[in-house]
Amino acid sequence: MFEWNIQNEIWKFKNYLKNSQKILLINHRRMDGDAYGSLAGFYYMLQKFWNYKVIATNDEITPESFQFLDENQIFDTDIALADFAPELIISFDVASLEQLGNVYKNNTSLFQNTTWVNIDHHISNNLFGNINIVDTSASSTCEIVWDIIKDFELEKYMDAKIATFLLTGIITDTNSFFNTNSSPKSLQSASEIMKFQPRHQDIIINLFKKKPYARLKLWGHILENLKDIKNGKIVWNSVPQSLFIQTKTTDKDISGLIDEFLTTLDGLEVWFLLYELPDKKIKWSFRSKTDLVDLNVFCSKWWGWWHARASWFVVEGKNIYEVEQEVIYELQKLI
Ligand SMILES: [Mn+2]
Repeated sequence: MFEWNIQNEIWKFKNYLKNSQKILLINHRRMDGDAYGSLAGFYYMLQKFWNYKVIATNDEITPESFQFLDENQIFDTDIALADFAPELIISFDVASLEQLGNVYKNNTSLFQNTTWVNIDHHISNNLFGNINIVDTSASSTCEIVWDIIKDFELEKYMDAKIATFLLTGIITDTNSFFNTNSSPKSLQSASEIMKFQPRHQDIIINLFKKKPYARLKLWGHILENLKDIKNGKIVWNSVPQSLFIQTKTTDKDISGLIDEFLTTLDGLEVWFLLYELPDKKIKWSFRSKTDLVDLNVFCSKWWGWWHARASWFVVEGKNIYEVEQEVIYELQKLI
């Protein structure tokens, strides 16, 4: 299941877990489905044993988007850790200490003087725990937690709720088994977890399919006036601030259109959206699936961030349609 050195860490963890009663669980700030699912799955597993006093903490409570998973709020955001005095700390999906935020900043010596189990799958994890169950071949921290549950022979305590948490992390970190980390192992883990009847459709609906009405209205306006050149290979539009106001949306409602919806357009190679922020700055998101445009040449003309296929730029002191004209002009030169 694990390589020998990780197996050794798991044995150590098992021992510490047996000999501790007060346990602190923590995951990273801005928790995602994997950070939340792995912590919550383990939290509810530990709840099944009468002798554990378990507290989960983070600077923030469960984000609204994950509240469909649990009617309870398990995060205590202002716990007096010195009073609780945990005997064991377990961190989930945390790659570096900065990701622990104020909880860690305000209790650094407690963290450093308590046995700490670091469960994670990030390649950048710097092994800050006393016990490091870090498996970079795992799709998600939830996949590792499932391995630990099997290793500790706790499968008989599994239920649909715990299974739903664990499946959430595997599904979100593999982007519904689309990303290249969708290994045979991750699918096998998911298949084993499916035996406990997790709410897998709820996960997909809530995390991938559900959209607010206002956002669809905004997308409708943008799609209706979509512009293109090269027979639809290059597609774009501009969103003035007035359209956000009219549809009661913000620029946060744009990313799904760029990264999920427009990518489904048949024949598309390059696409971008310019949008005006409340402070009049023009931001634009640029995506490319192919080498139709030399990205190194194109992207270096603008101020922003870019990597292989996705880039973001910001322009100040210009009208959105002026920026649009300039972008099209530069693009035309390169194709
Ligand atoms: Mn993760």
